[in-house]
Amino acid sequence: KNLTTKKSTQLRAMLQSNELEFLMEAHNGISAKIAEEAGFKGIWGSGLSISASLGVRDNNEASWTQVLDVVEYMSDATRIPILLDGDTGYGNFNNMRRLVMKLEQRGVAGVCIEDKIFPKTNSFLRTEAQPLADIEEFCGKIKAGQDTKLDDDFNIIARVEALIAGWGLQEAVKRADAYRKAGANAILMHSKISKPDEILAFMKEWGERSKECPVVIVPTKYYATPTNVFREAGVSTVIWANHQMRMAVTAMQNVTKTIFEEQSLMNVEDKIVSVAELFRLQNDKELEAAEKLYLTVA
Ligand code: SPV
Ligand code: MG
Repeated sequence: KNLTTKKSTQLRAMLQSNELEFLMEAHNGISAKIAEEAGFKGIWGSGLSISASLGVRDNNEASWTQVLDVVEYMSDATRIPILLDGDTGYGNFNNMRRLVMKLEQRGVAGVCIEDKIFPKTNSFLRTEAQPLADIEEFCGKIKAGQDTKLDDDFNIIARVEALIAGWGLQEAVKRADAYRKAGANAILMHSKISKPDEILAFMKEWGERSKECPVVIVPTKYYATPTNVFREAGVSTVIWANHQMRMAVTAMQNVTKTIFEEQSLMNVEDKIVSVAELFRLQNDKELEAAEKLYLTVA
């Protein structure tokens, strides 16, 4: 990976490459770093995982500047691009403009906005009752974001919730096409069914438009689909949307239960990373070297 390439440019290249690419969920600085060390070329700043890590719901209970602070830590901790889950853009076109400005300032490579209404509800909750945004209004939001960005390579991805809300394939295609024409750098097509059928049907309809406007997917619910199916369908990028968070919860529940029940650390020490590994992930080595340079002892 070319570390001198701007993060926005790296993400744009992933979206446009002919290879199937992957974004790994992260929700704070350390999980972002772990995703990078695992080999991922990019990170999904998941709204669900960030809100869960803060102990709040995925309903815009965390304010947009609180999310911004989290994603700044993630960006500082890594050299690979981050695509932030920007929910609905936290308001109208004007809130979107400010969001794009601030994300660029903090080194975030792109934002994904979904065509729902603020405050949003997670796509796997009470889905049929979820209102969708007006198409024209959402297109205005995409355009406003594109007109605001200073860096041409900053990525604005438009997420279509039509399948989630049960509005059908034709509505999904109609919306995706409107968002493409409004200037979206990619479409995120979301589906909540356990088979990839809706996504594959969309890919077929979308056809050649993939070249100009690639398609990103989130196979959380159709997880059993072999990845090659996505590759062969011409999907650009797969988001593994929440798996660090879910594994972290499994691990945290297990370790706290054991320590609580046993009133001892005896049976956990060999199952968890060392404190030294935390120091390594925090890059204490760099500080140690800097202290030698800058902390002159008389
Ligand atoms: C997220 O990770 O917050 C997403 C994906 O938006 S989903 O939870 O599937 O809506
Ligand atoms: Mg989300």
